[in-house]
Amino acid sequence: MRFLTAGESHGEALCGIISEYPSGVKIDIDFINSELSKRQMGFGRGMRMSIESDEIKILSGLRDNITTGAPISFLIYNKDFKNWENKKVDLITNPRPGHADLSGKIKYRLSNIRDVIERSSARETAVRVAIGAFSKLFLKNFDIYVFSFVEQIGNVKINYQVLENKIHRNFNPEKNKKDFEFLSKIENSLLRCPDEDAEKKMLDLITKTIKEGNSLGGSVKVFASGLPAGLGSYIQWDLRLDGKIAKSIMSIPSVKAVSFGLGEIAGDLKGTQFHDKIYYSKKEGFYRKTNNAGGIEGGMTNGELIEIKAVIKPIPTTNIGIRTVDIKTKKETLSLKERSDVCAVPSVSVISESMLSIELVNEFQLKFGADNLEEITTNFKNYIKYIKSI
Ligand code: EPS
Repeated sequence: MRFLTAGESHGEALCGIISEYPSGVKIDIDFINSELSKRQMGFGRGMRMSIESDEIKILSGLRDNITTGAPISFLIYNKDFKNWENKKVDLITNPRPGHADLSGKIKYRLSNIRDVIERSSARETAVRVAIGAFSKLFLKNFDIYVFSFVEQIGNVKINYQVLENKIHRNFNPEKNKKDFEFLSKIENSLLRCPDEDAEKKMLDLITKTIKEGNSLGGSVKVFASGLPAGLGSYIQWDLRLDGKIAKSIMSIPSVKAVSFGLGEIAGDLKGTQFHDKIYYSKKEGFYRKTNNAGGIEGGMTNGELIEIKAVIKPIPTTNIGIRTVDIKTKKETLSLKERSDVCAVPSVSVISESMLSIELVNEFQLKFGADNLEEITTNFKNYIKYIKSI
């Protein structure tokens, strides 16, 4: 499966094309729109989110809401377009440190930084979330679930004790009531945070930071459950699944670090401390009691939960400004101040789910076939049968 996105932040619409998505998959448009609205939520988002109510308009690739195998093309209209259509475009000369402004202007020889901003804006991620929703709809056919939560905002971190036993290798919100309740709690929380006490502190910190005119980053955790061992490969560098996923998550604007399992502190531990000991039971087959590897060993899934952490830098647009240089006068000035989010960490949590889901669809297609859901299902079932027979 490949995809392209197009569109500017204040243009008429954003646009996506998905090619090589399997035929025979039932597409629930309400589900795609609910994923789009999840991306828009979160305390600390800017005024723009009260203007937009993102909705997908599918142009091709479906008959009676079932995919045909033809490329899927779609639009997400920008409601804000009508406010920009006849607006005089101001010349922007004070690039924001941390954004694409300066390097983008240099690279494309643009006279106005506005032309960089229009495409580098994280608004583009709405298209990726729509494609992520298509991917999740495919994965649901195999009881594979991708979910996430906010772990940290600024210097406020969740208390991991509240998560005890809530996240496990067989996580399935459709079959397990406790999993459903845990996920609902995250989805209904203002900041996608599973720890209410930490969330209160995060909300206070965001309120304080809005008053200061500053911005915040943080971190999110992203998971995938239900995957068999053996997706990805060790035989060639670019087939390693952790490499592919890391690239995808790192491509989300503002993400500055990606790690798997206990990856962040792996260098502090000795071999016998870090590596997840192997066990066997008739019911579970081969399994681990810990998941320090984050579900990937040797570039392949190992049958455990995929567990990823993404660290997000603070938004580069701040009301108090950051020291920069005016590209015309070459004199010191403050960076561009315009309407922006103060904290977009909850949105990155949703976008990370999308990017992980997209990579997993690709792995499924590589291993079980690319063309048709029924064919892929038959091959998947055969593989599961084979694993059980070992
Ligand atoms: C975004 C829309 C943008 C920004 C934000 C993400 O809208 P506007 O520029 O009209 O306020 O709110 O973009 C950034 C934070 C950024 O740095 O580019 C969206 O739809 O997510």
